[in-house]
Amino acid sequence: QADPFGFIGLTYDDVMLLPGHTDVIPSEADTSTRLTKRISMATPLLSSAMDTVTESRMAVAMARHGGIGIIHRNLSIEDQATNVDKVKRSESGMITNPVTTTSDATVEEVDLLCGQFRVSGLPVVEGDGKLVGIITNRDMRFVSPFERSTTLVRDVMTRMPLITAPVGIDPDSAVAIFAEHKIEKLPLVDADGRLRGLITVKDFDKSEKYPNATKDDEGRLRVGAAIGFFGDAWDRAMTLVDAGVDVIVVDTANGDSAGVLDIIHRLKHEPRASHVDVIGGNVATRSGAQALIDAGADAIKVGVGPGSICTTRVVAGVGVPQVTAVYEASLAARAADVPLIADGGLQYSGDIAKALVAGAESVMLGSLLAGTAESPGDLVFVNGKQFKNYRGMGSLGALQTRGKKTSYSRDRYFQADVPSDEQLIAEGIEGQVPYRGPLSAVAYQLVGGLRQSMFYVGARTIPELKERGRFVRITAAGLKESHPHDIQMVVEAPNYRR
Ligand code: RVP
Repeated sequence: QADPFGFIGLTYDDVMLLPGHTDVIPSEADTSTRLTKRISMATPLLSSAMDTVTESRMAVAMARHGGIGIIHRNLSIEDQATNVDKVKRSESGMITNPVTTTSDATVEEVDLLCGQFRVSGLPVVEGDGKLVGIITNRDMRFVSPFERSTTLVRDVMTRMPLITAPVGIDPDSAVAIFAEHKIEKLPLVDADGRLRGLITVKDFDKSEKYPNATKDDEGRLRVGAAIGFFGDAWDRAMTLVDAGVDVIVVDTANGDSAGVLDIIHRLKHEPRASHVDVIGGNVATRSGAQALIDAGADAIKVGVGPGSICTTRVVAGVGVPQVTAVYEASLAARAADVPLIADGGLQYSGDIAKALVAGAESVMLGSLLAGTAESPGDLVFVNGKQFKNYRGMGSLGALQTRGKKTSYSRDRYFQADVPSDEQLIAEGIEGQVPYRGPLSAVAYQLVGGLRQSMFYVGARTIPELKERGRFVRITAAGLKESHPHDIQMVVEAPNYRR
């Protein structure tokens, strides 16, 4: 071996982007990018598949803001699929498979379904799917709490003939019907009167409010979900496909391994999943990226050890500083035209542009999003300050079974065979991050920071940023100079914390 130490590894704090001649102002910058070979997004942000970061609420918020959320997999298959389903139903031009009820259900049962799916009413159908009426808040308002378990849907629902429309109605005509009849839900029926879909006025409001939302061809928000490669991983994948998932992320700590490559290959050859893109990871080298490309991955996730909660680099002594890892992986990915996702280690908005210039098309964020209102878990108060729990999926807490038959995240660290909790080797820690309020504000600052980067570099688009961006390596003194120094901060900045 000529040089046992190879090349030097650099990370975000080791580099800066050079300013260049610009004729772009930040508000003109176009931040759209590719998530996978087939899917694009208006902002290059993903939320991590972690049990303190992404469930349906975060995924909805991420997609509305032009990114995408990846539902974590430390859940039963059913619970994870339910999370996917909630996102797919949350906002859509047309709901293809609306939640329905029957005329002999009780108002109490309707209440339950409405709560579970966050909707305000349900179409009423017969056994063969024929639409017989609709029941909404308006119909149920005057049923007293004591009578809700005995009052039947047929007693209060609004019966046919209802205002309906044929499948395939265009959005403008639907809006005209809402306005003319002052209704909020428009069932779509076929020639035989069977319910085929539903359009709600609420979804049009949201479309106007979130013009950058990441949506599928039917106007539903896009969502991803993580799987492993061990045990019932295949069943999990197929259940997620049935629930309407857009991307499956084969989510492990070492993607260049037989089990991971094999399941990616199988998924890419499975006719049932032909419309679903597959992301593989994680890797941190050129050869690792090449292995995932050869297995058929539609995008590659890069990062071994950069995560804020990750201890892989100290427990195993393995990893590659993230900017170098992304650059190395890009040497394989660029030639194959497969997008890269830089996963973990981003601390500030400026790191996004650095990741993109290093070779990524998008970034995945854990700690920067774990403190938002939309992450799972409650607020924690410490000395009067607000925090939210955030833990690594390789932390003891996430790996332990605690009465469950299995921890679904164990195979992420290739420890599915470990017989007891005491024998686990953790590769992550558990902690807390400051509460940051709603995702909208945090995402706004992150994307705003990226727009500033694009302005400084003189790039109108992400591809231009990648082409024009040049790094300068900095020293510890340079890093010190970069942060506020020689001053005591007295006012909190919305996008800066030490
Ligand atoms: P960060 O954004 O720096 O908090 O990093 C988040 C990333 O860290 C995740 O997307 C995942 O790739 C990785 N991770 C999650 N759990 C662990 C661990 O326990 N080591 N690492």
